[in-house]
Parts: sequence; structure tokens; C-alpha cells
Amino acid sequence: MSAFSSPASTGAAAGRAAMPHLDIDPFAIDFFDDPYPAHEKLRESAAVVYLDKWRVHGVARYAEVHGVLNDPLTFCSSRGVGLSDFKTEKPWRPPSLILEADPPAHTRTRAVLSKVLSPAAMKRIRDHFAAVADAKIDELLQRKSFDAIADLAEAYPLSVFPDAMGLKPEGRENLLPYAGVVFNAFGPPNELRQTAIERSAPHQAYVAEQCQRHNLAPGGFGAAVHAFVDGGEINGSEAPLLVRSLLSAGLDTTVNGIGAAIYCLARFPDELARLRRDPSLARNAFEEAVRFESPVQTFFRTTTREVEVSGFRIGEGEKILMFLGAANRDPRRWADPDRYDITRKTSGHVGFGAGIHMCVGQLVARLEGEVLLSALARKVAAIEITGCVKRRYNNTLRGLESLPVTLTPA
Ligand code: 4IA
Repeated sequence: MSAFSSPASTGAAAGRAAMPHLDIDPFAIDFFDDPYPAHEKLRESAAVVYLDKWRVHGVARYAEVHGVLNDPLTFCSSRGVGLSDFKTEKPWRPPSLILEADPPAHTRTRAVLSKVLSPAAMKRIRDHFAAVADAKIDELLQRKSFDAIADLAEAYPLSVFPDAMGLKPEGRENLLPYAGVVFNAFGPPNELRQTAIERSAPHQAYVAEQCQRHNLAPGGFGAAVHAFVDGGEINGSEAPLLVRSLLSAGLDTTVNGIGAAIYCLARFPDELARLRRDPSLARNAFEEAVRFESPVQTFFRTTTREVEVSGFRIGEGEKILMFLGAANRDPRRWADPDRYDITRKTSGHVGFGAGIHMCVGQLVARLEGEVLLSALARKVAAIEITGCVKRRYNNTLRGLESLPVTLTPA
């Protein structure tokens, strides 16, 4: 059931307010440098705003973001979840069979990936992921000073996820660049998107080849996807594209989620102290970092009909930009939203999305975050930022390029 009604009558008669037009560009470098004042403007202007720069509607309050995510019939994904409308523009790559699909097509592919990344699958990889996390923190304590992005937030997922997928060792240097293209491509045709796509051919070729059944080791997530062809749930041409989804969404997201958590614990030492006193808070400390930084900042939907959202009329075939990061700090929903609080009740945050498309890999992300923060909680007394913090710019992902730190052992 939709929380949003069909418009019964025209504007003034229905008592609808004029939608505010804002000249904010949420895909500009100055926005990425400090999105919070703009997020507040977006939230406080109205429940729905219009962004003239890219000619899209925007929702930045929790209630409307949550509402749009939970009405996939009205706000579809099959016309793309970036700015580009697949009905009128050719997608830069063949559409994802899960992200860029609606029911009933989405239901079948989602069921497959949901089983591949199930609680039972996590049970099989947990001890290994935890042992690698412990060893990584031990190694970094020996080094003392290092870059928490390259040497931890990237290095840890790279040391567990590609193996868990069943990828061969050669060519893995393409994985993060490929994901960078995927997330830049959701944005508008700005320089970030155009440059990324221009340089994407070798990364696309690598990924396409690794998605083939013969390149995926037995026991891994990739082979597990292909095994569903044998049961008839999906066909032989769908399997490689579903493996591609895991390679698109499974690495850069956890890199930025873990990066967010380390950056939080480095900036808020009282929260690191609380985590050290009770390492069982590791899983929630990671979840709160996902709320607080929202590594995936934005996503679009496209309207399938004329619809009224909180008193604002939106026509059919319009793009709606959802500000997940702004919703995750909406004071209407969160007490003290700008505080990183590892004991906060984080449930309901939209950092993993919500509804039928909510992150199918969330258990892998939480596993990586939990075991890494647990190792940190047990082994590290302090994280000091010892150099220039550099931001990484991407149309969709929020995270750092560089975070020089020095660790003190427990
Ligand atoms: C896919 C939203 C993001 C995490 C994502 C990116 C790509 C895909 C899915 C999700 O290629 O299916």
C-alpha cells in the first residue's frame, strides 16, 4: 500500500503549496566537502523540493525518503536509480537484474542473491573473516603509523571479499576502479561521471570475464550464484550479471563503511573508549557509522504515475532524488542526529536503503564491520589523526581518500 495518494484535483483547489526550487547541486565538489548545511536547507525548505540544476525532485526528510523507498510501484527502479532515465537514454552498461529491476522480475533475482548471502552463508565465513581482521590489526599495530584508508578500510575488504567471491588473484586491482565507475555513473553527466565512464573499458572487460562460471572458484559466492542455474531459478545468461551485482556493490561500499567507522572512532575518542570497555558494541558501532556518514549518499527513483507526496504533486516519469544521508540525520527522526553514539538505537536508518531493494549484502557488510571493530576494541587504545585528511570525490559514495593515523596498543 502506498502512503502517497493520487492527486484528486488541481493545485490550488487541493490546497497544495508551490514546491520550492533550490539551486543546490548535490553532485558538486563544494557540496561533497561539507554537505550538512545543504542537507539542512533541503530538509527545512519543504517535504519535496525541486533542484533546477538537474531538473529533478528531491526528498531529504526521513519520512519522505522512507515513504518513497517503501512504494516501489509508484517510485520504480527499472528506469534506473541514477539520474539517467533508461526509458529515454541508453544505460552505460546492461542494467543490473536486481538493482535496476521492479517486481516481478526483481523478486526472483533478489531471492537468489538473498540465499547466496544468507545467515547460513555468513556462518561459514565468519571465523575466517574474524581471523583476518585480528591479523590485520596486529600488523598495523606493528607499523604504528599508516593510512587508515589504503591500509585498513581498503586492505581489509580486499583481503576477504574477493576470496569469498571465488575470484582468481590476477586483475583484482580493477575491482575498486570498477566500483568507482558504477557509483559515479548514478550521478549526473558531470566531469566525475564522464571521466569515469571514459576510462571504464578495461575495468568492465575484467569484471565481465570474472563473472563467467569457469572463473569462479567452488565454495565462493560467485559459484553459489551460478549453482542456482542448475535449480532453474535463473538462466545461464542471468547468472553472470548477478555476479556482476556482487562485484559492483560488495567492495567499495564496505570500504567506505569501514572507513566511516575508523574516521568516527578517530574523531570521537570517548566513543572508542566506550567500545573498548564493551567490545560487544562493535556491531552497533559499525551500524551507527553507516547512519552517521551514510557511505551511499543518494539514489533516484522514477515515478510511474502522477502522485502526491506530502501535499506536493509530482508528474509521471519524473526522477526523485533521495538524500539518504540527510534522512539519516533528520532531527524529526533522530535525537541529537549529528552525534556519533555507539549505543544509539540505529534501527530504521536508511544507510542500507529500505523496503524491497534494501541492501541484499548487508550481512556481509555488518560481518566485516563487526569483526574489524571488535579487533580494534580489544587491541587498540587510541587512534590519533596525524596528517592531512583528504576527501575522495564520487557522485554517490561518501568517504575519504586518505586518513593518516597512529595507533597506540592496548
Ligand atoms: C548492482 C546501491 C549500490 C550498493 C549498488 C550498486 C550496484 C548494484 C547494486 C547495488 O550492480 O546490482
